[in-house]
Amino acid sequence: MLARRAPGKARGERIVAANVDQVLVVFAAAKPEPHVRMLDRFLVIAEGNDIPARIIFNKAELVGGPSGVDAIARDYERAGYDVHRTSVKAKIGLDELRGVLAGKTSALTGPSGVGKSSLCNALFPGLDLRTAEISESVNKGRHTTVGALLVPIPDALGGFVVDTPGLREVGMWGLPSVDLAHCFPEFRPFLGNCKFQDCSHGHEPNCAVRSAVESGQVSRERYESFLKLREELSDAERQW
Ligand SMILES: Nc1nc2c(ncn2[C@@H]2O[C@H](COP(=O)(O)OP(=O)(O)OP(=O)(O)O)[C@@H](O)[C@H]2O)c(=O)[nH]1
Ligand SMILES: [Mg+2]
Ligand SMILES: [Zn+2]
Repeated sequence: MLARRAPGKARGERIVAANVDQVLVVFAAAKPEPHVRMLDRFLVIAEGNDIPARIIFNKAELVGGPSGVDAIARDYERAGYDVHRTSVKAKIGLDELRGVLAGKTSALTGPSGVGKSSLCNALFPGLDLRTAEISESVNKGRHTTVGALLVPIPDALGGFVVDTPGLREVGMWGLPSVDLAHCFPEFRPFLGNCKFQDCSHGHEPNCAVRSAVESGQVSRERYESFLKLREELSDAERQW
């Protein structure tokens, strides 16, 4: 089950999709710019629910040559995620994506305006889901898709794709803060090696995760996300 905290300061969770084999977290290479803290939230939710996750940077044609997206992509590949680049406009990566979706039930999630519905339309001609320009004033998308839609993959390979409405914020609910480190796959090899068994991987001495950050084995950005989410989860814990 892919679920996030009810929006605003509300309690409880909202289910985005259920019974999915994999989650495809879609961001745009540009317009809107990728937001790694938010990407980490989607990935943690997937990991917390034991759903394999992949990352898609759509609108790849907007960043022609080398760009900041390459450095971001490298961090996530190092963490063990498959990262795909696609463009609906320039028809990049669509066949590869078809292969990834074949025979599985996949949920597409991510912020608004990144092209989730456009990707579905490009992959499955005739589908005609509503898509829209991102609004110029906020450059954040205007939430064109308003409900999740389960689309059967129209070929012999079968499977389903769930197109979901873009999210503006992704809170977490029901994940104990002590489990958070396990939701960062690249931390796992280090988790048994801290000096203290109940190490929170914050400021304790001889923390194996922090050493891995210092030696460059774990990305500092990902570790920063971890610290931020851990704090947020301990707050949320008191409420649930
Ligand atoms: N340049 C470029 N624009 C794209 C690409 N894919 C989609 N877009 C545009 O991005 C805008 C948003 O696309 P949507 O498919 O509606 O985005 P969405 O992720 O479904 O948005 P929500 O339904 O609000 O969550 C549209 O104007 C699309 O034409 C792409 O590969 N390149
Ligand atoms: Mg949409
Ligand atoms: Zn530690």
